[in-house]
Amino acid sequence: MDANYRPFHPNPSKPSYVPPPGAVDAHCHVFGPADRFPYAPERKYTPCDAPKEKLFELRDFLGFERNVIVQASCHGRNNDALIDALIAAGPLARGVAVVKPDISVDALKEMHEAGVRAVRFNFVKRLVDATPRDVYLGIAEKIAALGWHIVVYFEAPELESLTPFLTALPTTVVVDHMGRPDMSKPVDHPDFERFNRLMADHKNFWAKVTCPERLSISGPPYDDFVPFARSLVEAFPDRVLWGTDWPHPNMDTHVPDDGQLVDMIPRIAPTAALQQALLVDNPMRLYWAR
Ligand code: 0GY
Repeated sequence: MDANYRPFHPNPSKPSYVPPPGAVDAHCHVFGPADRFPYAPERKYTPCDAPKEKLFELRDFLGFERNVIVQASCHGRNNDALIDALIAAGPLARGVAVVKPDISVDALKEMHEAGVRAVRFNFVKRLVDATPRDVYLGIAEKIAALGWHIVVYFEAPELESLTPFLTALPTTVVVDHMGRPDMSKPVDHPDFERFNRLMADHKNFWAKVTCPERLSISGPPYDDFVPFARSLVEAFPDRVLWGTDWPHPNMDTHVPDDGQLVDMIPRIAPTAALQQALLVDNPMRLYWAR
């Protein structure tokens, strides 16, 4: 583990908010354990081990039934820890992998069997070295044939230059952490308006209303996060997902309390119908329908 790395919260609070039956934590990770699943040589950070058993324990404690586990950059393009967690969870988890361009159709089908339903393209420069666009397009075509979708991670200033590429992708496109808006700016700032326009103009785009702990400038209880997330939930109720982002890699300000993150849900999705869509119907349609 890096010297300045903050491990996940050792004993999160029990949330007051009770998620509806079948609720999905649609953005979380497993890390290691490193002695069984070593971190990638090309990684930009070395996290604290966050094994599947801890994730499943947290899922139950927070009142969720399922997880979507996202391959994180510290494991590079070796999805072994992810696949191991998916096989252990069976129908209770689905996965988002990061794959090499030359991956075979048979290997993709094997991943599908284990529960993978998407690939992730990461554009965040502090996390990964750049991948050429045509390499990503090649992967996109391969996975589209399986009915998978693409999860993208970028920061708000990159959106303008990425838009032609993103809108040319042949599948559903899920944007991590709302495209990381700058929360020192108002919710009607042109950067976030650009993101809203992308969602409005392209019905294949979805947003994860995740990561108050990462995006908030004001810190807990993350009041500045609420208008951003809530505006997306209300404008696009059937194309939003929620997740904890456990075990919260690379937090440089504080260690979030996962119970407190769950208690944000009714603030960003204020009605039972919005909560049902955000936590159950949307992730089930995207990850469990095929
Ligand atoms: C997240 C966010 C981060 C890390 C990764 O792949 C990753 O390493 O996604 C981050 O550092 O912003 O979604 O976990």
